[in-house]
Amino acid sequence: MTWTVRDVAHALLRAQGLTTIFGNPGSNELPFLTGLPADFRYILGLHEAVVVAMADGYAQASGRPAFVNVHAASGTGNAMGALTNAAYSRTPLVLTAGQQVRTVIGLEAMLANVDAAALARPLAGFSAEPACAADVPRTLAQAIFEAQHGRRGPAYVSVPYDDWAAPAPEDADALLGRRVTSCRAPDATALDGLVARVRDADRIGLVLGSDLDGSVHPDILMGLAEFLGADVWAAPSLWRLPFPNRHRLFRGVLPAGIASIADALAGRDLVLVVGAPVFRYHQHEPGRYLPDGVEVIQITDDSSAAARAPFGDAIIADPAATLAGLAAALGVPDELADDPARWTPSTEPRRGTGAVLTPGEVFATLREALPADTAYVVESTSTNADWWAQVDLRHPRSYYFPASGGLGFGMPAAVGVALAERDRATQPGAARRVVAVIGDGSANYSLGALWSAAQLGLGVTFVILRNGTYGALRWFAGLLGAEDAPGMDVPGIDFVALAGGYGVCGVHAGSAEQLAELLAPAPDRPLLIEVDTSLTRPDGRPLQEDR
Ligand code: TZD
Ligand code: CA
Repeated sequence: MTWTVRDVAHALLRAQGLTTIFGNPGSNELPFLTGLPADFRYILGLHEAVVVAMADGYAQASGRPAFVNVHAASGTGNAMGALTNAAYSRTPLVLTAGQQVRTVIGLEAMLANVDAAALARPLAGFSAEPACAADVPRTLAQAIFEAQHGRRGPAYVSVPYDDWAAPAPEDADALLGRRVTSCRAPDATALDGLVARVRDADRIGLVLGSDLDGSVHPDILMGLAEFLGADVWAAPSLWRLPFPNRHRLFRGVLPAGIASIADALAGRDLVLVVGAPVFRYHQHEPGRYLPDGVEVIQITDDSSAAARAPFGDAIIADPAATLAGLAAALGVPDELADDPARWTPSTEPRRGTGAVLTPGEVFATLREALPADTAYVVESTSTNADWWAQVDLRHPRSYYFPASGGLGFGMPAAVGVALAERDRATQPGAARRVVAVIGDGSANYSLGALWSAAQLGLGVTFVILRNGTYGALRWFAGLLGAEDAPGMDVPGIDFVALAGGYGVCGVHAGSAEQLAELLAPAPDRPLLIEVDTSLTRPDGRPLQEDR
């Protein structure tokens, strides 16, 4: 049988479980998309920021790579902001773009990208345009494996559109059965060394990173923390929550400043940083990295994160396998007994003085009105402290945040998460609730995601916190002495009207009771709830004046 490059590509994607294509098409892409087998589905996003973030949410929630197809240089360019998030969360995205036919690329024909592989290169660990049509299937396979096992994250392939109809090499089917597995369990020496240092330590701290959510069950982490009597923090600048935030040993998300982290870790003699970089700082707070007497051991499968850390030792190994080995060597019990004393209650939210709700009141309402295993995609930047004070997240895959801080992730990622949770559900209607908690500034970067949610019939609830301003920037402006900077307010946006325009029901909630009523029924289609909120600071300290 003579196969075309396209036939082999489609068969390869099926063999790798990549039959969902997130895309926004153009002329260069149509020859790849023609004749898609019936078991494939195409998820259209109206802008590449939406496409990539939907795929990112889908890949994170499914624990599998996702396949993306965008249009040439302009589509790739639009995708780049969203790719910054996928690069930091190390989400395995296989991103493909159409290219002009080979003979006219050099002429800079319309829609030719003369140096296609270079465009995505800073963010894609692997980026290529195959040297000839016959090498397209192998290059695609390489991208699929590079995204998972190379520099994990986005991988990029540009394909001239005349390649798809070309004959495939005779033995291209050898690609179809390939399996690539990476096993990075620590060896006995590394594990023994770690166990010895843990046994020698008196006051251990655990800093747990986003990489652990979905790969190490919280019971294992709670068992280890309780056995060691260790304080637990989530790593700074986190994008997934690895540890139940109401556990009595949980001390919160480490603040993302050098001096603040040194303060928080003071008094420990050994800190294990697992599944996270050391450290991802944000606000610049010069100081010493660590107080005297604190030693750090980082356990990560990200060799670059180990290499770039400015202090501490590192073990490059699979965190799940390493923690399992450590727990077994220490004799941590396998089963976690039920213990009501394990949990601490949320504090009362700060009540508002004016006509609008405080973010804390909104989050307390979410906690009370929604199922305990609701998955939240959060992109509200000034409300951090209130969020962690109110929520009670005990289940894996409960929390997603833009990993690079690039806004425009939340709305579409929630659609991708909901699609993955629907795919995972064993019965129709049994999927987890997915709720996007989005600032009125953030919502505008990829609002078109509402349309995809409506078309897919996904019951995502979008809660838009409308404080009329880029709240986090007001806080930063204070820190940086730039209070007079322009462009910080976003008044006059009617999200109820915007939702309607994309085919989504939009409602304004004027009170906590109304919000609770809107949240209560499990929806079978998207719903947008606009709620006016007062301005708060990301660190939860009081403002000079409440808006
Ligand atoms: N553009 C992009 C793509 N990403 C960004 N992070 C920013 C701009 C800068 N930025 C922040 O880092 S936070 C923020 C901006 C504009 C304000 C977001 O406003 P919001 O949330 O209404 O969504 P808050 O709670 O009012 O801060
Ligand atoms: Ca805002």
